[in-house]
Amino acid sequence: METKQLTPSIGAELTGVDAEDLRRPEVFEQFLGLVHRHELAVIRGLEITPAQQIELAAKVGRPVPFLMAKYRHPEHAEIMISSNAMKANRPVGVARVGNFWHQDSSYMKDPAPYTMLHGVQVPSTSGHTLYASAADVYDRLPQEWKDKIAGRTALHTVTKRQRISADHVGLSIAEFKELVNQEYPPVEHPLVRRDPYTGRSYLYGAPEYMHSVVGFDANENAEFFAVIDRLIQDPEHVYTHRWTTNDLVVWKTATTYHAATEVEPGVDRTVHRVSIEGGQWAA
Ligand SMILES: O=C(O)CCC(=O)C(=O)O
Ligand SMILES: [Fe+2]
Repeated sequence: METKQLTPSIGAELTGVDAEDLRRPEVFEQFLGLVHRHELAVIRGLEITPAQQIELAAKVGRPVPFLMAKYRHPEHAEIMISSNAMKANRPVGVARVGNFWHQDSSYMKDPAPYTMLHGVQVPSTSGHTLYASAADVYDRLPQEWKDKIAGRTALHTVTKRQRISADHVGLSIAEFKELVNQEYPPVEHPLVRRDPYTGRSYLYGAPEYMHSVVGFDANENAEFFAVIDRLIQDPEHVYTHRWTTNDLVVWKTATTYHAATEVEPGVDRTVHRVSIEGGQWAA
C-alpha cells in the first residue's frame, strides 16, 4: 500500500489496496485522511458492488438517498446513477451532471460534506473530471480581493443552472425562474471559510452557483466572478481525473471545485454517485 500526491494543489491516490483491504479500519482511515488533507482521494480499479459502495460510504458518514427518486439506483436508494446511457429508449440515470465548475450543492443551506463516485462504465478519451482546491484558490487570490471580500457573504442560487424539465412545460422563463426560486430560495454563505481539519482558509462559492456577493455592486461582482473563474480554471492548478474502470473518487464538497467534461458522441458513461452527510469533517 502506497500513497502519492496527484498534484501539488489537490488530490492524493492510495495504491495497492482492494475492497478487502479497505475493510481494515487502519487502511480506511488512511484513505479518509488523504481526503481530509488533500480535498480529494482516489483508489483506482476498486471492484465493488453497489452495496459495497454504500458500505464504504457508511464508514465516512451517512449516505443519503438522492432527492429525485427516479434517478436512484433501482435497488439502492443511496446511489444516484449519473449517466448518459439509454436502455430500452429510456435514460438509465441523470445526464450531464456537474458539467460546469461548482462546489456540490452550495445553493443549499447545509450541503452534504462528501461526495463519492464510482466509475462503472467510463470512457478513457473523454468524460474526465476536473478538480481544483478552494483553499488553493483562496491562497492565489490577490491581496486586494482578499481585503475586499473579508467578512462578506454571498448569495448562492441554483437558478443559473436549473434545467427546464417536463414539470415546467408551458412556463415562461420568468415563471420557471420564480418556481425554482420558491423551491430553492437563495442561501447566504460566508465567502471565506476555514477548513477545520487543515486549518486553511478556502473560498466558498463558484460563479455558476452564486447570484452575487452581498454589498458588491454589479461591476464589482462581475469583476470578482471573472477573477475567481480564472483562478479556479487555471490549468497549472487543476487535477484532471481521467477515469479508468472502477475508480473510486471521494472529495470534500466545500473545498473542492470540480467540473465534468463533455463525453464524446455515441459513447456511454455511467458513474454511481453517493452523497454523504455527517462524518468527521464538517464544513
Ligand atoms: O461525473 C462527474 O464527472 C462529476 C459530476 C459532478 O459534478 C458530481 O457528481 O458531483
Ligand atoms: Fe459535482
